[in-house]
Amino acid sequence: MYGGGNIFENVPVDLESEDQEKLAAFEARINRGEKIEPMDWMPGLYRKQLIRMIEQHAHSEIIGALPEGTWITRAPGFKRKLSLMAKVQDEVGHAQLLYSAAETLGKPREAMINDLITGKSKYSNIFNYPAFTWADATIISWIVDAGAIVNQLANLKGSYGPYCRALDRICAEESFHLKYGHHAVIHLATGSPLQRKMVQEALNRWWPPMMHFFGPPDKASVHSEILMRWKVKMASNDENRQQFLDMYVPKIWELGLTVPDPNLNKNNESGQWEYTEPDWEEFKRVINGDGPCNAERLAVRRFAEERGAWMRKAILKKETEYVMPLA
Ligand code: BYC
Repeated sequence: MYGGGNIFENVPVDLESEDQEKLAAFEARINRGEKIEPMDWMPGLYRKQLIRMIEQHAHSEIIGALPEGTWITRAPGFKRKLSLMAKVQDEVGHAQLLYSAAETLGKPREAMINDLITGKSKYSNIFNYPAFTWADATIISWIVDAGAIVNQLANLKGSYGPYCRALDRICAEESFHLKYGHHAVIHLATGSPLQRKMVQEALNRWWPPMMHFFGPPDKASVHSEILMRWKVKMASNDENRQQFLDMYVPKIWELGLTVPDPNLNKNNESGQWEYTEPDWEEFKRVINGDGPCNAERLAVRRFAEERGAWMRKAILKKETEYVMPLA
């Protein structure tokens, strides 16, 4: 889709050393709602932040395929197997789109994959937890995809053209995932006592990581301010978390399931949800490599990388050259 080539390695990332006239013109374009395209002038920090965020998002998609992927062979019935297989395939496709979008900013895909498998890059906290039962797989498809849509529907109206176009397609596909996941959860929640127990236990397991999923509280978020000023992030972490609670807690209750937080309550005066703060120390441990499944997830990716090396070698001719990225 796009060319690669690490042509922007030594760009400045402090705003003072940028050309102030160009910076002002760039910010004016963003404020007018224009899209920034790969060959347009942009401050080094915008490039760096976008690479970081899009790359982490791409990694989250391929790592995110793993907990659900292990349930394809064990999904109950042929229809569920087919749907889950299609969903997992979509997630990997999302990673392809996102790696391509990140490549337009100058970081080659090989470098991104390398940073993933060596543990240098982050990816979403939530995929470092195990999917013990079929109900875990259904909760991921419904609740995790729901959270992803809340975040991505906001960001697709952002400023960087290739990322927004990738998100546009991703959100369309995610909305099918959400329907599939909701359907599978409804099936369990309206099923036998054992099925209800299974889905409730899965929800209990995924709720704390789901509260982490939207990122640290706004007051602790490092990157939000600049990302929101440059319209890369179109809603803050807390705004997305609130939006998710607003949309999905009623749906969870509708199914007769409970949320494992005795303090969860919508304050009618402020219109805000109140909840128990999730354990942010656990969040830090998980995103820094020390969650229940981090080692396993990276080992699977490393294995895939090693097993696919012969193929990449076979298709890459010595004389292949990277081209400058086009829009
Ligand atoms: N997990 O300053 P902050 C999917 C890190 S895939 C891990 O608030 P920011 C799906 C953050 O990176 C969807 N790390 O950061 C796939 C930063 O560390 P660094 C995944 C997290 O960027 C398959 C530090 O904490 N979605 O749904 O302003 C199957 C400080 O945070 C997390 C995306 O990637 C986290 N949850 O905001 C099913 C969306 N949160 O980099 C489903 C795109 C924070 O300084 N990304 N950190 O070392 C974003 O929207 C934003 O990057 C975030 C974080 C809201 C995630």
